[in-house]
Amino acid sequence: MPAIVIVGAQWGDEGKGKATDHLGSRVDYVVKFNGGNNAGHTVVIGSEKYALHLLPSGILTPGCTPVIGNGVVVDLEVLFHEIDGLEARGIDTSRLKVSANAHVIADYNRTVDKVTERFLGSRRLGTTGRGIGPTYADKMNRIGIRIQDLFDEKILEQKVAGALELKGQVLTKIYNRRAPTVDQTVEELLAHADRLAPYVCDTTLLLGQALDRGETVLLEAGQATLLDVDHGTYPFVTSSSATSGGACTGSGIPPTRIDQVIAIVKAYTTRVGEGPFPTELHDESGDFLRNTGAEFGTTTGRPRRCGWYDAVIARYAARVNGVTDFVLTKLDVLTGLEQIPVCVAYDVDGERYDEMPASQSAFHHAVPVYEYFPGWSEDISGARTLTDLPANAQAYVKALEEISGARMSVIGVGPEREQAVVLH
Ligand code: 2SA
Ligand code: GDP
Ligand code: MG
Repeated sequence: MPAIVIVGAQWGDEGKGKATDHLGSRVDYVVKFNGGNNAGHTVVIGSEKYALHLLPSGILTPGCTPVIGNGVVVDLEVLFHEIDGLEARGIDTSRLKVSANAHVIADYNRTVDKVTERFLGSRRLGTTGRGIGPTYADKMNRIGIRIQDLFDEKILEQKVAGALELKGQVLTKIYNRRAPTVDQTVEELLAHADRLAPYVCDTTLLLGQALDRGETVLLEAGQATLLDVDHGTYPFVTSSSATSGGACTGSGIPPTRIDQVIAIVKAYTTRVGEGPFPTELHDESGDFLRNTGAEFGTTTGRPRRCGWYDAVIARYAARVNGVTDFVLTKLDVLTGLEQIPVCVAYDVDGERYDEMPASQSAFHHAVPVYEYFPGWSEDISGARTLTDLPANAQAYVKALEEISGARMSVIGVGPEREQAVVLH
């Protein structure tokens, strides 16, 4: 069996955690390939609710091996905090594998992230403040610290000294902050090295051999298409490749081995942090979506910005990810609305755009062109087949399928594992 990729189609928090968990019982490996503890994936199993940040959602499925791929940036303190939290709740985390090539988030990069946001003032991005961007910048700048460096103290010292030559200047001369010494940073990074050692391996080899044996690998994206550093609403993006292409570079699994790309798309749209958002609502409809959908950040608790479904974005996500199937989540949140607007195109200064505008300025000026669909009032949280859904809910799903660029394979009708209508 093949490799399957799961990505977010919008600006994140579409319900990727639940979708990955749903597939978890049918796959052998779940790989996180980008991002770090900026992610927040919620999985609800019975009366238990788990918020995962750094650990792949497969950690909750016995028999499935969770893998932190080379494309991830790892905060070691958070990793072990998360492991300890799950172990205390009876979850076995011993199967975890961590790529020796993944980069490590050092404390100075958390500082740089937070101070940069403060310096940017009104031009800030609204990052999660976890040090993600500066750590990826170091990786590209070739002054990053990798997991494997923790196991060679001499090399680690050299790399930290090299990184601090630059970062120390930035912190002291530009940001007016005290830079840590080489010894302090080495000590900070080595604090977890012994505990980390048994988890570390060449995950590219591990996954390649698993695929050769016919096992199934699920590659799970953090963040989403419009937060991707190349394909998102730059500069209001995260610093990693959150689209399906990133699944290859972030795991070492080549494109020829991937035969399904599943995009998770919410029945409406949300965004956290700054940046353009054409269908955003600033009225009581936005409050309704936020409160009914519990739209608050899993990592930071920030209220999420809310708006209607945007089919232009869905079509864009279908195109840049090569989406084979959509999982439509949170349809239940729309219950009770008399009519549901769906953005089918944009109007930019009098010109109609059916596809994502190439220019960022045009996207900033995009005004949604809406079509209106009749709502439903019946509780749909117990629906398990398409015909369990009221006719208007079925028609809404059908309409989204027709304008979004790929088939809808699963419809989420509640946060719990089994609250889904499986169509394909
Ligand atoms: P960063 O910290 O450098 O990755 O921030 C850059 C932008 O990426 C956005 N971003 C996110 N957007 C939605 N959800 C995310 N994860 C958490 C969640 C967020 C939270 O699942 O709820 O708890 O607030 C996430 N991570 C990064 C971020 O808002 C910036 O716009
Ligand atoms: P992720 O970052 O994409 O994994 O998404 P988050 O976990 O940050 O946010 C999605 C939220 O929606 C979580 O609280 C989930 O439990 C919840 N959720 C997922 N699918 C559904 C659904 O179909 N209906 C409802 N009501 N909630 C859902
Ligand atoms: Mg999330």
